[in-house]
Amino acid sequence: MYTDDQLKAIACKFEIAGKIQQIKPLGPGFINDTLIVKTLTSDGNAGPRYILQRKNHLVFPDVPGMMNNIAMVTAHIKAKVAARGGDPDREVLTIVPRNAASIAEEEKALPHSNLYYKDENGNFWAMCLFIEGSVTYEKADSPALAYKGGQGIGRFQSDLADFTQELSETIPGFHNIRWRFQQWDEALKRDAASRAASVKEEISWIESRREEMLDFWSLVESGAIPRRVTHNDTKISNILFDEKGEVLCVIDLDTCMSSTSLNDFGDAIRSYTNTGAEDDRDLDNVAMSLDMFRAYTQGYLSERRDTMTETELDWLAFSARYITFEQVLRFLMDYLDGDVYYKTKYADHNLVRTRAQYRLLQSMEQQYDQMLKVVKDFLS
Ligand code: GN1
Ligand code: MG
Repeated sequence: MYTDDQLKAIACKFEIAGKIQQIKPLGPGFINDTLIVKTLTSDGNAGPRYILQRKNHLVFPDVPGMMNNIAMVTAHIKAKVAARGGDPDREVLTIVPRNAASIAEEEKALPHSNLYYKDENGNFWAMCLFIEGSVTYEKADSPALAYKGGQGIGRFQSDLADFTQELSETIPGFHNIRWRFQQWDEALKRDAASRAASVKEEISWIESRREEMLDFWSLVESGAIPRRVTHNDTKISNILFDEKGEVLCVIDLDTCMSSTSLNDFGDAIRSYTNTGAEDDRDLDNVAMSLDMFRAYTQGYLSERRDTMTETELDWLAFSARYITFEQVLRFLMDYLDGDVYYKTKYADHNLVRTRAQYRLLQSMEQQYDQMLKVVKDFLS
């Protein structure tokens, strides 16, 4: 835990305007610690607000490389937003660099040292501007919002379609199910928290779908499904909307790297269409809403239909099953490991998440024919 004074000292390592008034926690992130920094101008009025994040370097082994990815991607999108007459300060994240005077001589030699601060505990910090007047959701409350969310991710991907710089892979094998199964096999063998015997049924959910998931991923490996620059964590809480429900910008760019567009689509469907919560204890609350699926799909394809290949479109609906399956696997794997990856609020939180996401997966499987039809109808 950091004291207020320590947090203030960390915030001052970045180029902020005004005097820091208050720093407090923000949002429900599972990986990083997120804080909001309030400032006052010299005449005592409210100054700009900032997001200060402790980036989890156990999850992201190369924070400097990751921050450089984010800097490159946001600069690219800023140019696009400006070219279409939008507001580059609100329609894309703005990275706040280090206050130049605070960069020590020995830091200067390190790559991208203007983009992050490493404190004496070895923790990494980064900052961006808080976008005023933005709204976030944990749940899509209407198909209209889902449509806008789909459009927003479609536009984000289109803006990055001509991004050609090399991005570092911030979490190797992030949505690669072949790699996830390798980790899974090791976690099962280790059984670090001695929990495997108590979750035999849950383990069988994973094993029974191994082949179909690997078959999908081999299409990415063979190039039949192309790799593109994607976000990779498109749940609804990672989108800022304005007060009218229009997408302002996509946040949480830590996992922005080369993957398939389908993963962004699938991960969004996992979150927008769920009638319950990601960690619902009452499984009767959980199902995939076909109306939300239709709305998100239509919004997304309104931006992307002409730039996706036929194979991508054929597998679009399946990607929701793929990512939801992967999430079941990741939550259960963390439960087996003794809850070392995701932040948890109570003892069996990861198991509750596993079961709730599995119920969602089953609901997708049951409605798969209708999902395929939604895509087909839109395209015809
Ligand atoms: C994590 O960081 P956050 O809370 O936006 C996770 C995602 C999961 C999600 C589950 C880097 O996202 O992959 O889908 O939790 N991010 C990382 O809600 O693992
Ligand atoms: Mg997030």
